[in-house]
Amino acid sequence: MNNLIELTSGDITRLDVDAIVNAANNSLLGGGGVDGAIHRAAGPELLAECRTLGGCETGTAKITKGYALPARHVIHTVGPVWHGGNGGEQELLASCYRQSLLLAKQHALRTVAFPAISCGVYGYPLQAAAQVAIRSVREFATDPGSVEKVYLVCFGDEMLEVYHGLL
Ligand code: AR6
Repeated sequence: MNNLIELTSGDITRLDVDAIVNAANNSLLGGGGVDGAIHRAAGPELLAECRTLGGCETGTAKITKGYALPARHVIHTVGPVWHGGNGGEQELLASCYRQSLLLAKQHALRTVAFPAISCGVYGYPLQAAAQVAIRSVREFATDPGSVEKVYLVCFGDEMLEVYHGLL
């Protein structure tokens, strides 16, 4: 349990894990940020599979193969857009982490890496989002049979400092 969460820095598309999580949008048809990076690195087959999924509601998650990525799977989740914090953002963000880890468990995946969902284009404040991420991961991982290792991927020094401070 103490070794459940590991901080790592850099590009999530380089990680050799059972699944990387994508901070996607409701269409699941690609975008900028980490979503764009994942689609570029995985190749066009990822988009082809995403087209079959019928989109994804905010706070939920869907799984695909990883194609050209070192990761075996991609778990696509859609974080909330930050509107000041009174629009249920915290619960939706927590749900992203929970639903992603639930999918990982259902597919018997052991290692999962998350970017900071909603912390880019969607504008969620980093400190608040990091608290939700850590709490949600710790709560879920007490479930028997769930993932063994969760990597929280820090893209930039500021994020690394925030996560370090909280852990
Ligand atoms: N590896 C790890 N983290 C990354 C990478 C990378 N290669 N690239 C960016 N980040 P964002 P959101 C970090 O904007 O806020 C897309 O267009 C980044 O620094 O990718 O959930 C989707 O299609 C930030 O901390 O996702 C949606 O429309 C975090 O990943 C929308 O953006 C998330 O930033 C989703 O917005």
